[in-house]
Amino acid sequence: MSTAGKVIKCKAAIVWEPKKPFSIVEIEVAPPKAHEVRIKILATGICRTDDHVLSGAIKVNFPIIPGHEAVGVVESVGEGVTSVKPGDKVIPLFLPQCGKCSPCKNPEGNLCEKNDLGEFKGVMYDGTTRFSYKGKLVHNFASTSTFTEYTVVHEDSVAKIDSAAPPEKACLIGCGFSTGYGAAIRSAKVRPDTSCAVFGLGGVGLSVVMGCKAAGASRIIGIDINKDKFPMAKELGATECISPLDFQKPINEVVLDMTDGDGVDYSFEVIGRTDTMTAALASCNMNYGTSVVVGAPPSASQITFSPTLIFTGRTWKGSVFGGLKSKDAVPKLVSEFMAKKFVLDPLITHVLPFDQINHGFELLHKGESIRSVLKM
Ligand code: PAD
Ligand code: ZN
Ligand code: ZN
Repeated sequence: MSTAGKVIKCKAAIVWEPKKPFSIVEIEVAPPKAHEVRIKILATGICRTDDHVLSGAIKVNFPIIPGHEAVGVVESVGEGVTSVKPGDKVIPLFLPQCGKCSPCKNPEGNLCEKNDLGEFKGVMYDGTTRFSYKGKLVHNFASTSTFTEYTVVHEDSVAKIDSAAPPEKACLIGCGFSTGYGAAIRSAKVRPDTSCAVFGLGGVGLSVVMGCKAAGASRIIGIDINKDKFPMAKELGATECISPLDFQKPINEVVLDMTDGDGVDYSFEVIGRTDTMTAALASCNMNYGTSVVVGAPPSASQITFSPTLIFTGRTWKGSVFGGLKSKDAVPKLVSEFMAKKFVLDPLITHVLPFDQINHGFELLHKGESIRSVLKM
């Protein structure tokens, strides 16, 4: 029996307030309105950005259904939707691509003005959401919300992908992989025979390592305080790995020592801390070095740094979703994955049933997982 046009009751993982675990409850998901798409989620990854919601590091409106890295199938579409149809396999896009705003139209831009990443209002374009619990509004997260059996997104926030793509792997293309890989290839534009330093070797940082390697970097220094991350980083392309905890001096000085005082050509901060953002900046060459901030900064944080760091010529830039135009890039990356141009398996350490979501976050907190993927 078709569910199109009807309210769907399903399981969802809600966070009621910061620093509290998820509770899995039955919610109601309203049908999609015009230009919206209702999606049955098949698999969803756990990203550190979701944990920033739980920890309170990024400010959101509660109650909320986090999750933004998933593969699903279109259940039904609202009026006027043309790019997907029921039955299509899709990836929800935490960074939309409306195609009409200035960043969408600019060839170098990607931060579509329809995004909900700054203020995290947690509502659809009309100011409401399609989620409710006992008649009360539940917020969505980053235009997506994937820790639920069904979600509703705007058509700007969904891309059709190859129907043969395995959901529990391809979901990483919805965030972690594309963010890291794109940061190297597209935001930094890493050139062959160069040196790179990657601060943070989680799912996103390891994807930066893969991007640097694919771009032909000859030296890739992996940096993490958790040495358990080193073997995988080396397998994926890091030529050496260091822990800041093993040195007395600041880690940027260690990187300078390792590069005969030159610093690396490219550095990436993939943790989300202000101290490592400036350390990464100071690790790249003072004149021609480029440093890319990938880690999500805590809301309301500030950085103070010597302007000499950039006066000498360094480039410091940020990268959301790897600088990629989401709706264009995601189907292509899925095709490249299917053509075995890159691997995702090494990033996936755990596949868990959806109702073990709190266990998945515990694994992240303990540093025991790279990516945990929840299967619905
Ligand atoms: P993760 O927690 O899996 O990885 C972070 C890694 O950093 C871990 O291995 C830690 O051990 C390591 N680490 C922590 N503190 C330090 C330190 N002081 N020095 C060195 N290493 C340290 O996270 P992730 O890979 O899922 O995400 C990384 C960041 O990227 C996080 O801030 C997330 O919010 C952000 C992100 N940004 C985007 C984007 O579009 N820019 C997308 C997805 C994730
Ligand atoms: Zn993410
Ligand atoms: Zn746009």
